[in-house]
Amino acid sequence: MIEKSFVMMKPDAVSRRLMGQILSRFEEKGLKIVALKLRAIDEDLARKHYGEHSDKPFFEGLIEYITSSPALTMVIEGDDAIAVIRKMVGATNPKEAAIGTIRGDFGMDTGRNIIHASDAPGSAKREIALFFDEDEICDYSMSDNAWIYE
Ligand code: IDP
Ligand code: MG
Repeated sequence: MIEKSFVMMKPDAVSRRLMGQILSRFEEKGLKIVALKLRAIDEDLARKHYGEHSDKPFFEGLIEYITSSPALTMVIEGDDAIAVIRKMVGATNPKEAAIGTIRGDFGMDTGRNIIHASDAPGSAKREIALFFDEDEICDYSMSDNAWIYE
C-alpha cells in the first residue's frame, strides 16, 4: 500500500552536514520526497511531537536536543514506506543499529541518533499534520515508476 511517513533529520544530522547523504539514500531506494522543509522546531512543537515520552527521564534532554538548531522535516511516500523507512533508519541506539542503516552508519549515542521516522500509520498521520499544512505536500509522479515497481 502506498503510504506517507514523517521523517526528520535531527539537528545533529543538519549540523554535521549529513543532509545530502541521507536524502540520497531515500532517493536511491526508490522513495518519493513529497515535502521538505528546513526549520527550527520550537519547544511547544517538540513537546507535542514527543508527547508519548513526556514521563521518561530523557524527555527534557530530548526537547533540548531537538530545539537546539534547525532540523530537516520531510514527508516521504512509497509502497509500505513507513516500515521500509524504519528499516533504513535502524535501531534507536546507534551503537546497536545494524551497519548499513542510517543510525548504524552515522551515529554513536541514543541521545544523538540522527533521524526520526514515523513508526505506524496512526503516528505518521498525526506527525505529518503536526509539521505540514496539506497544501505543502506535493502530489506528482516519477518518470521511473515502472522501473521501481512491478
Ligand atoms: P525511535 O526514535 O527509534 O522511535 P523512541 O523510543 O520512540 O525511539 O524514542 C524517541 C527518541 O527519544 C529517540 O529517537 C531518541 O532521540 C530519544 N531517546 C530515546 N531513548 C533515549 C535515551 O535513553 N536517552 C536519550 N534519548 C533517548
Ligand atoms: Mg518512536
